[in-house]
Amino acid sequence: MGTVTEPGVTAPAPVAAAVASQPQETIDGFQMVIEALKLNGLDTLYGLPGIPITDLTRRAQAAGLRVLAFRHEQNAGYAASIAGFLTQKPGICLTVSAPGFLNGLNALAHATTNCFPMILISGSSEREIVDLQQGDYEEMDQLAVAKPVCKAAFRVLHADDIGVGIARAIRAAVSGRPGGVYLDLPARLFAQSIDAAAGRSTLIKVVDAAPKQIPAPEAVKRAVELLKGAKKPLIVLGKGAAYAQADADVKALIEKTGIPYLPMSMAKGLLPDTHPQCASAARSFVLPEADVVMLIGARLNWLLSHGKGKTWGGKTSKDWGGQKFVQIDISPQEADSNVRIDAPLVGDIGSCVSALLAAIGSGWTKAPSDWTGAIDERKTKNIAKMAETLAKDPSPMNFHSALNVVRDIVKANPDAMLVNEGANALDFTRSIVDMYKPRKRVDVGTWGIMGIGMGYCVAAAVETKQQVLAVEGDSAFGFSGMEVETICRYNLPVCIVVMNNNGVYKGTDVDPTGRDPAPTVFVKGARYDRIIEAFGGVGVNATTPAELRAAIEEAFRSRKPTLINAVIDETAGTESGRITSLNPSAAKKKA
Ligand code: ADP
Ligand code: TPW
Ligand code: MG
Repeated sequence: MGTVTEPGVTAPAPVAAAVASQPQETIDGFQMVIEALKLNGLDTLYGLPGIPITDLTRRAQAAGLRVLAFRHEQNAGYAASIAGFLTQKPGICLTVSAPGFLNGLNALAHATTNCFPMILISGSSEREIVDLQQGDYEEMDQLAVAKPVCKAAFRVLHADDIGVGIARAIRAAVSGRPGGVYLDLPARLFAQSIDAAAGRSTLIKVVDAAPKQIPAPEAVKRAVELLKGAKKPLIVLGKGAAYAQADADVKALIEKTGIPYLPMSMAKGLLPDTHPQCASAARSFVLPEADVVMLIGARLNWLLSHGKGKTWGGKTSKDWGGQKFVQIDISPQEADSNVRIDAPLVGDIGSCVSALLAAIGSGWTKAPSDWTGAIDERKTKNIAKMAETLAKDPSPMNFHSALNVVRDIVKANPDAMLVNEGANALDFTRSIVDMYKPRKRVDVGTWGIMGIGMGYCVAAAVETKQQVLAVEGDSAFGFSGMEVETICRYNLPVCIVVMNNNGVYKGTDVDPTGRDPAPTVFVKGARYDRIIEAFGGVGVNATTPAELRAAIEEAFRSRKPTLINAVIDETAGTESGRITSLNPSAAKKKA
């Protein structure tokens, strides 16, 4: 490692000094980073160039890495986060210093919250100046700022530490509970030159980055005993189960035990939503009724009403419903976070589920038929009711009549990736559109975040090579809409449907003073389809289900970037979609 003599130029490293008389091959920091990533199979970068990483993006591309350049770092970050979910390899987001870094930070926090492996690599300014707060170009102590929102944060100061830095970042991102990792690479590092052979010898190919975590036999036994005694057992599949890619074993466990299951949003399709044991259509019946619930890669957070309260049959919003829980999770700290977990099963889902399968053996008595029969009855009733609603053809279209089309298209194209965000546009899609294969549905996740849309579309197309269909609220779309240019530039097979109801939740609010538009409404009758036309994509304005169907089918056939403005009745939505009760005003009314 060299002593810096002037910006970007280093004195010979000690190794080099010994052979200074002979001409030697050197390698710089840029190249070291590229080789370290390549060595570890990290061949796709989602980012946005600028000082000091412009040449990193250029040289990475020249070296054969795929470089996806975005219009805003937040979208590159979301792309990287979902790439991590889909591939089990950390998604890489690359940004410039301070403002670019901050733009990427939202996605880093999102990755950590959702347990997606991701590495945010940001260039940074000179340590000496930053630490004395002397006002460098884009000065910020990025490492300190990143720490609270990521799983781990590292900084590399010397080119011969790049191998270690990237290895540590990879391990931190994917081992145990996956999450977001920040890697700080100061500008001066990229220009450091060191002896090539010595430098390359410091690179690390990470072996077994996410080691299996085998559950303890007594924990397996405890879980099996609890399940054996259950009269009304239920399995909840979360996105951790989807992430784990133990699809065949999860299916075998469910089918062998005959236990009904509920998929969380991004676990939809792990088994087909049309599976006879899927209890989605009887959710409000099974949660309060179940006596033993096995969570597989799902947390008892707000999305599951914290495992208590009325949703679970408790008398008040805080009361325990009386269920006993088995929880399979890789994090040993997750159990008891909300209610008592009687049988925690700590390990990776693949190992835990196969251990359960082995312990269950062949003589397992299936879930009692009075329980499964009661669920089937509810399901049949609710599915029939939904079919009736979906068959209606109101004018203007509502969420149901538009999503009935999406439902058919996804059924006919089960390999397509579905990206989904919004409030009503999210909730209705989740409940109406069945998924048939694992990891095909990616959405707003644990935070219910708006803005994941176009970043997810880019990564879904790049990582899976499949056709992508995005169902976007008109508000949701606005958070990342400019990336339509990115989608057109890379000519990705992405079809975006903007469910245009003129606003957030609805388009009907008015300013009581009559001065301005209400905070929840947008320009009425906006033509989002025209945005994509500016970049050479296909824009369609669809006012009927037939027009919507024809436009999506054509997009799938041509695989051209397409944006469909689906005109939805502006009165159709409800406040906050399904989570109206979380609005403080609703809570105030209740109190
Ligand atoms: P959902 O929102 O679908 O309910 P969550 O994000 O709340 O799912 O929960 C996912 C859980 O899965 C996290 O607690 C995480 O620790 C766990 N998890 C992630 N990957 C694995 C894995 N490979 N094995 C076991 N647990 C995992
Ligand atoms: C980063 C708050 C939740 S849902 C939503 C907002 C602004 C938009 C709903 O309108 P949309 O859907 O998309 O048109 P629809 O079908 O109901 O009309 N900022 C962030 N995340 C969230 N969740 C919000 C704000 C919000
Ligand atoms: Mg809307």
